[in-house]
Amino acid sequence: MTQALLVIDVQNDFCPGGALAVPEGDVIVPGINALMADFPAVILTQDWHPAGHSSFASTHNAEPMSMTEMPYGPQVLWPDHCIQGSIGAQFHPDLTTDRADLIIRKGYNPAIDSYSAFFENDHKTPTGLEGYLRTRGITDLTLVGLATDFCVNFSAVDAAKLGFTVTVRTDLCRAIDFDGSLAAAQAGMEAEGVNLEA
Ligand code: VGL
Ligand code: ZN
Repeated sequence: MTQALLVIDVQNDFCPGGALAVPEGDVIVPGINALMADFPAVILTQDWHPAGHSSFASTHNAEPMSMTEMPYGPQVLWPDHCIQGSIGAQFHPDLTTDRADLIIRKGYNPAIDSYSAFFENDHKTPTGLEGYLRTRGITDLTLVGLATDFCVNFSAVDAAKLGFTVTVRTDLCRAIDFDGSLAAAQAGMEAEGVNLEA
């Protein structure tokens, strides 16, 4: 059994003052830094969109947080966020990025959003993370970060479906909680056998 800590999207745009601020998104940073000491492997994810991304409301002349239909299913239209190379896409300045063995970027495909660290939102196109974890012999994953109900949720569910043993430390996550998304995410993760720990 080899464990890894997967730190999801602890980036400026998801913290207070950012373009898609998650309430208290920054509060979890010291706890995540401390938790890194308990893991032999630490992996960070970074939401990394090109300007004009198809998940941005501005691209469709739509209101932020409205819904659209994509070829791969329903999609929330977000405010512009985590644009490649921007300050908003950078990790929170207090996050200990030096401990990361791997930084995996996602959401770079202009036509498909990618909440999960494993697959784009078509649930088919892999990011490569599964192969990385398997070739390193990693079997158990603990997830922390932002946002509980979107990128943490989709990553945890995909990891469980792929056969990893998955724990989400909910005390070191924060949620967007849009239109019942947090309750749905908690139920969905539990249904896939994800351990929710506080
Ligand atoms: C996220 C919405 C859009 C997340 C990323 O990190 O949870 N949410 N892009
Ligand atoms: Zn995004």
